[in-house]
Amino acid sequence: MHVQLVSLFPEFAASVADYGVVGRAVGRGLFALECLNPRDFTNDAHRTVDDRPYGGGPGMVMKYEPLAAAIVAARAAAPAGSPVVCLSPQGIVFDQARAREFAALPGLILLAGRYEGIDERLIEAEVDLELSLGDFVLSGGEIAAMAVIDAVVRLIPGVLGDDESARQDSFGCGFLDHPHYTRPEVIQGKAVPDVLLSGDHARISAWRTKQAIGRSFVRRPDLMARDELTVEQQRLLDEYLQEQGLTPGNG
Ligand code: 9WO
Repeated sequence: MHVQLVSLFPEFAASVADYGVVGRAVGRGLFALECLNPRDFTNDAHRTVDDRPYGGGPGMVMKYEPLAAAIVAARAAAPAGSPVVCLSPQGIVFDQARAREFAALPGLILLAGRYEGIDERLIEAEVDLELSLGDFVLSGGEIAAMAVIDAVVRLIPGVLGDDESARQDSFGCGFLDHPHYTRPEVIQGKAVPDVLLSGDHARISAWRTKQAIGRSFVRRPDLMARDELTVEQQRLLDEYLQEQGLTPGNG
């Protein structure tokens, strides 16, 4: 998969491809990231990429032309049909389903804005999708773009090892993750749950599923609303709620 990332801070954004899962995917030829700086697509001596907003108000707005020229160059380098995605608080919210959708694409062009925003005419003319990570404002789109890259690359076939990919990434099956523990067995008087020391893999798997479903129900009821639970999942949830003293009537 090839991603072109248009950003005024290419070195910052490109660093997502230098570490961990994404870095290894690059090393194995499963992923490639190219960053394009709109400043390299200006025609004036000052390499101007922003200007004052029409209508007044604070800050500056990113100019149409440098971004349009950078996107033209990105399209030329990207696989045919790569969508242009702008990271913005005004976008639809990114989720695991969208990450899976992107991971199946041959290419993606990500646009990370800065300042107070991007000339709306550029968004209308060139952007296929505005995408948000949530209801908050960053200093720019780069960190959001890097998060999208990380979430997508781990889903590219072959990127995660067999064990890792076999592990149901909780969002892959719609639930939050189960809790994790490692040595020491007891710390600050807190012990690891006995089931995890049992060596009984069936019991351990059932416990982990119960924890994932129970935590999802308690912490993210919105996730639970989407899918009906199976009979077994409902049984595990009931068991979890009883163990946690959360069954109705327990206050
Ligand atoms: C700045 C601002 C200030 C006050 C109230 C609302 C505001 N919106 C913005 C704004 O959108 N600034 C942007 C900076 C311009 C485009 C890129 N920037 C950005 C992207 N900030 N936060 C994001 C972002 C992207 C994806 N998910 C969450 C936040």
